[in-house]
Amino acid sequence: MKKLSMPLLFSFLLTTGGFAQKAPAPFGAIPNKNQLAWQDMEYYMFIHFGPNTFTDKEWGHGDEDPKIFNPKKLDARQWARTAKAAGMKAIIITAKHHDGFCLFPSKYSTHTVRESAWKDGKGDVLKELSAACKEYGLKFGVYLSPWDRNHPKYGTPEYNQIFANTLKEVHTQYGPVFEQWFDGAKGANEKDQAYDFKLFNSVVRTHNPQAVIFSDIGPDVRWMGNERGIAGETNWATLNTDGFGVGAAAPASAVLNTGNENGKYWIPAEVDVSIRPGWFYSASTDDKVKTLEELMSIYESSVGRNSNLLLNVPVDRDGLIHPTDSTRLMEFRKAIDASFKTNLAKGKKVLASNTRTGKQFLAQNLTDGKTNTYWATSDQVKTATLTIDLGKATELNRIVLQEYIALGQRIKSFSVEYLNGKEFKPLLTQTTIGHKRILSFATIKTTKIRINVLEANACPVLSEIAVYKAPDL
Ligand code: FUL
Ligand code: CA
Repeated sequence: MKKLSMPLLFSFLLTTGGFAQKAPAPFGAIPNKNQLAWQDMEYYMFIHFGPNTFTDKEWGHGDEDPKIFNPKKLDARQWARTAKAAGMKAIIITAKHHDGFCLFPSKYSTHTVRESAWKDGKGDVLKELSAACKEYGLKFGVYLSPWDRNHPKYGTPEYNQIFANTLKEVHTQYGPVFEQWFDGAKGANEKDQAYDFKLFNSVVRTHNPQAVIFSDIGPDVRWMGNERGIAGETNWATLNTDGFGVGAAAPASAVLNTGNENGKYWIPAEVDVSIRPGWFYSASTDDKVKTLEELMSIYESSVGRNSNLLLNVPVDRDGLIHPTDSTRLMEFRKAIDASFKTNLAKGKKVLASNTRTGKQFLAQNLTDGKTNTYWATSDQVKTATLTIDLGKATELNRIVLQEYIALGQRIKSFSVEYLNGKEFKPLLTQTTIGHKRILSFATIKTTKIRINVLEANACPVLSEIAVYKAPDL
């Protein structure tokens, strides 16, 4: 450490409060800058679109006539407008699904929009969508399936370089990409291909260093293990991936669903789920769009369980988001906004059983509405009690907890109690928190709530405790 001059040392002591403790040391694997920014996005749109939209298939065979792709009214601005109005932060599109069809005129394929009937082969869906995202202030992301049922070189060593070239086109021609989504799926009894993910990831890193890379096992974001929208109640953002791969080589779904406590790498979960039964549009599912209740429950089991929500809204044969889907999305946004409208704990007094010495670690930071301020205990203290005085009898049915994850995910279990007459009464006991944990329960009326940190792997560091009274749906 550099020597401090006396006046400098003096002012240093003044600003830190004299004997203030240092900030807690990071614990275990921690998020990088890209992952921290990604975690704050919370909710964004997936779009599955391609020949399958015109054949009512989920997995095209790659031998479909490209001429069938002809979305005559395609309007990417309608998609972006819808996502924006829905409260989403980005759109990720299937640039190339398993059938190999490219939604852009790739030089490395003969199965693309160029060979389609749409705009006489002059169209480019990625170009239109990336421009629309820019216009509406959304981030743009791309899905590409390594598994390719069309490309003649699939199954030969040359294919890896061809796929890398395709990736490069996508990552150099359409502006910044915030997330690269690699699908690990592959049908049984299909051609074998050992993927060179090291090569694929390096293409993304070179051209979009700010992007996060998703696959079953990351490296930046992992699959959450099911397509129903339900992350584990226990959900660690850390995962052990050494020796694992994508698809059949991935850790068991149950492991992806909960992560590994003390896992070696920071690889948080993303929840991908479709607003309809299938990933691609089909008129047969027009009456099967998920209900508002289903979507709210998914929100709580994704964003509310330390994950981001990637909600698929398939574009129809005209090239538009169907009105039933967009109407539902608006209802969904309204319900989210109404549920988390007024934080009844904001600015309320918090009493902590232990607080790390130093102004920047105060319990008051828990209710200041800012996620960049936090409360922490002394290093050796791993359990704590936080009592929030709501000031008056208050009805509530949601509590939102957030860890300050820049320092790692630390809390292993906690309970919540509320003042009932003169005694505190147990409300619930739960496990992990992470970026965000939403707790939902039948409405109670109380003046005080208490959070007990029961177990932590390092001194707890929480940034926010918020309390809400969500209206009934
Ligand atoms: C899966 C694919 O097989 C589905 O078609 C869809 O793209 C989904 C998001 O991922 O692995
Ligand atoms: Ca705070």
